[in-house]
Amino acid sequence: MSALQSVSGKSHAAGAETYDVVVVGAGFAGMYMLHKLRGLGLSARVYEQGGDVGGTWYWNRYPGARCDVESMQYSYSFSDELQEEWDWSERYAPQPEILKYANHVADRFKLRPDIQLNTRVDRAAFDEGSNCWSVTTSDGKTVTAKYVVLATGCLSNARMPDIKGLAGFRGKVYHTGHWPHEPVDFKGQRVAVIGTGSSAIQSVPVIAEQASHLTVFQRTANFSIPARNAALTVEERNAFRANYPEIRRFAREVARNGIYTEMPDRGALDDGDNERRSKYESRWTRGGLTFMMAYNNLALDKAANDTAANFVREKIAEIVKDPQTAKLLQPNNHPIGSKRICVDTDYFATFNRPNVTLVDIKSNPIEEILPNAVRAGGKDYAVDALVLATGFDAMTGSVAKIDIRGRNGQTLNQKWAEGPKTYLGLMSAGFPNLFIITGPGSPSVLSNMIVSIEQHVDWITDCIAYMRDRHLDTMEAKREAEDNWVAHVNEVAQGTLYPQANSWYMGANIPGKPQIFMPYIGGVGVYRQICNDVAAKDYEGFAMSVPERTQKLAASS
Ligand code: N01
Repeated sequence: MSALQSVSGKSHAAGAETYDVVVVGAGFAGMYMLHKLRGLGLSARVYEQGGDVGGTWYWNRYPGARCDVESMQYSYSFSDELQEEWDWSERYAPQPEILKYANHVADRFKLRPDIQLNTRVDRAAFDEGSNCWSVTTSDGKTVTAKYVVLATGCLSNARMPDIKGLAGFRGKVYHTGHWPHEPVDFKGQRVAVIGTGSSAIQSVPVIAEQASHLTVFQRTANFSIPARNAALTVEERNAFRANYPEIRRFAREVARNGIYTEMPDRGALDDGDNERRSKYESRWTRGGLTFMMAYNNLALDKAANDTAANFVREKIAEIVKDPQTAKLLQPNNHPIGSKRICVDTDYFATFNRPNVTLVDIKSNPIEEILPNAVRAGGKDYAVDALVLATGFDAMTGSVAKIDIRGRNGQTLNQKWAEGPKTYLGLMSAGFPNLFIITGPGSPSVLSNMIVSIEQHVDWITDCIAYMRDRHLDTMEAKREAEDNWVAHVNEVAQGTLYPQANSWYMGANIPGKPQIFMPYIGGVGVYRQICNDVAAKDYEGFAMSVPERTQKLAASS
């Protein structure tokens, strides 16, 4: 009997396996959650639908896939030994290396025995009699658990576009978010890539080198900054390691996006043209996401944002030789950064290759996919293989696939029909003892994910320990606290330029999805402080209950 069952004293349906915690997903969030729960001496079962650990890095193995946060920062910080022993080979780690790291973590911390692979969680229902969750998996089994933690990832539900004729295409169809495990060789093939988000921007230059011809179908041009990827030297790694305590502290507590970098102290319009240009130039030369940290008001002030957007548009015009193609590649319908900014290696230069064609499907939409061609604007583009880089049902998509039933049988999908509602992105009222890691309403996808994952896992672990120490039975968000938090998340977002873009942050990429800015944009440092303050005030805004038998004892004494 585990620690929690002995406190709760509940009995469960005969024969059902019982755990203190069921964790859904064995990506970076699920693995660290398991490690921490073990530290509390709790029993936990992790279900993972993939064939191995790694989450997003298990699925997204398309050509050119690599992280857009520097590898020395996109890594766990919870173990000094792990930090010391793992050598990242490049400034931005390629997908196979990140997956290897995930596997190393699973082995090093002996996590595998508690992870069940190739198993989807289909249903989780809260039983108000026992105050436990009943969790049904794709292998037909049902287990019970006191807590459920959704570590399902924010960008894990790959979205197939609804294009006429797609099912009848005769060649191979690939989605970047669901890439096959066998090697894919496009040599000698005519390939179409549909979509121009981060996944396409990384894969297009690599596919162009293999394919006999590559046609890129672009609906919305995107801003992208050169990665300037390079091998990491021993000296660079050592310099990082020597400063790790400060780098990690800064990323957690100070940086808005969980990435250590210089913080700008002025706005873009505070500098004259020459000075501003030289700042952008130096950020462009250095490369990477921190381009947007050149000034402190790029996400807030349209006129300031325009200066950065114009700089990037000019760079595109310099790189791309054909003026018409350059014009099409220059984003013109959203502020820079309001859609997730991309980081690339030779993306724009790829359009100078003779075997690459850009098709503007904003003005000439795809009408149909034929067995051997894509028809757009009345013209047929003959292709042998299709790559769909069409993104994800982000932030809520993976949660929505699970039939989650809370109090009174209400489903989470019903509750979130008009947009996700959470308190702190961690819990949703009416769904006791159900935690979400990096859920909507938390900084999540606006941050270095591992920083946000570690913060949530640590908070949830402390919270469960708090409940155990006080013999508490359930915890859930109070409606009022949740409503106030949802309003706050919206208010902060409305003060920025982000809602001006039709982005997946807004749910705008999924037809019919409510358009609400889902992540919390207040910054990871501010958010961490809010979460810590809530915990310090005995989990203010959350209702906690004692077990029924304790209530009865108290009443009779
Ligand atoms: O997906 P996206 P993604 N017909 O949604 C187009 C992270 N990530 O997989 O913009 C035609 O950004 C769509 O067009 P539009 C990162 O956070 C990180 O690329 O809707 N086109 C868009 O161009 C990123 O933001 C890394 O007009 C259609 C594209 O498909 C997030 O994942 C690498 C269409 C989808 O772009 C998602 O990126 C990769 C249709 N029916 C991803 N439907 C790194 O760490 C959609 N599109 C580097």
